[in-house]
Amino acid sequence: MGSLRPKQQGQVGVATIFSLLLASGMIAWTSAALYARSDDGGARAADVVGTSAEGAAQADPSDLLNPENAPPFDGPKHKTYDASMPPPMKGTEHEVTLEVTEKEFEVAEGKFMNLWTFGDTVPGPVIHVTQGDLIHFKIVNNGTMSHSIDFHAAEIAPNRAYVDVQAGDSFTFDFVATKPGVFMYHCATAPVLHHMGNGMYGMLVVDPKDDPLPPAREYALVQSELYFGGQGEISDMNKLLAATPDWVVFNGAANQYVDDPLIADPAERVRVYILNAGPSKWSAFHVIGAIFDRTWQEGIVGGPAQTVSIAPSQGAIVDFSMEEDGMYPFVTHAFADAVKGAIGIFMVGDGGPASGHGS
Ligand SMILES: [Cu+2]
Repeated sequence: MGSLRPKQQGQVGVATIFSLLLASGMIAWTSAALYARSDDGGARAADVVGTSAEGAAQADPSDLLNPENAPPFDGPKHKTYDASMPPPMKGTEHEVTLEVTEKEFEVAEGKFMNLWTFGDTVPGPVIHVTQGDLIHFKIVNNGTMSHSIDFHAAEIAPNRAYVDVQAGDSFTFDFVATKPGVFMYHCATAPVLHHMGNGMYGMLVVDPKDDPLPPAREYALVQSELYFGGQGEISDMNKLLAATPDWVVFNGAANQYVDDPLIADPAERVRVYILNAGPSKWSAFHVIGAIFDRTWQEGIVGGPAQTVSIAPSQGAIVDFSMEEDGMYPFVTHAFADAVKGAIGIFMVGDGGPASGHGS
């Protein structure tokens, strides 16, 4: 379900969707605004937070922190993150292992960041279980510095379980997923802002044991921010502290679901599990052309609703349908963030009529 199709007729590009939004008066976008240069004055990350060099970017000239000035970089080309929601794991006991890695990702066209991962992807893999399940968890640190993990779905002593694991070591603990919801997991090693801001987060969904949701085409989206620290470098701590991201993204890369839309059939029930991994921006998740029939936000069931407000670390589930063939953009309706890459598209049916706006 929900596998990503190759490009086909009827698909629109980033420029097109920006054009559509511009034409509708929703945004006033220029490349200068998209890649607005941040204020690079002030102390470097290590000075501000007292970290060792392991947590801070190299001392690049400040203009290299502007993505527009990034020199060419020979890194691995972006692969679309599969947004299909995996089914819940079978059985009631699960061995879950997450390997920590550190590697380059193309986060926007031609722009590379050295991110730290759970499971070799950013965000980390979606873990989908059922209320009451027992999870035997193992973290394997194949990075070059200490890392750790904090599961919001667990009720557990942090100073026992969420401990730093040295590079080359592993650590295990068990927990029971006692309560249903869309939960965050993230690295909790200091400075947490930098570890979360450099890719170390993911979604853990706990289905309710009783009263399951009706069948739907299900997707998982993690919104997060990226703070460019120079081509091929880790994120910039000054930008993280100022909450001035260069990109705001769904599932780790700017605009990837504009290039590879998520698919649905007309009038089909679609369900999106959304996590706002932040680390610092709120999400206002909205699908243009649709109304959410049912929303779940941190235990509160509601709807009909046009937008769900999701604080950093929070999750939501939205059910809706898109009634006719067409291209339905999804965004954070905090539009200063949407134009930084938090835009994707649902392609419904054959995508509907060719748009007059540049397709
Ligand atoms: Cu970490």
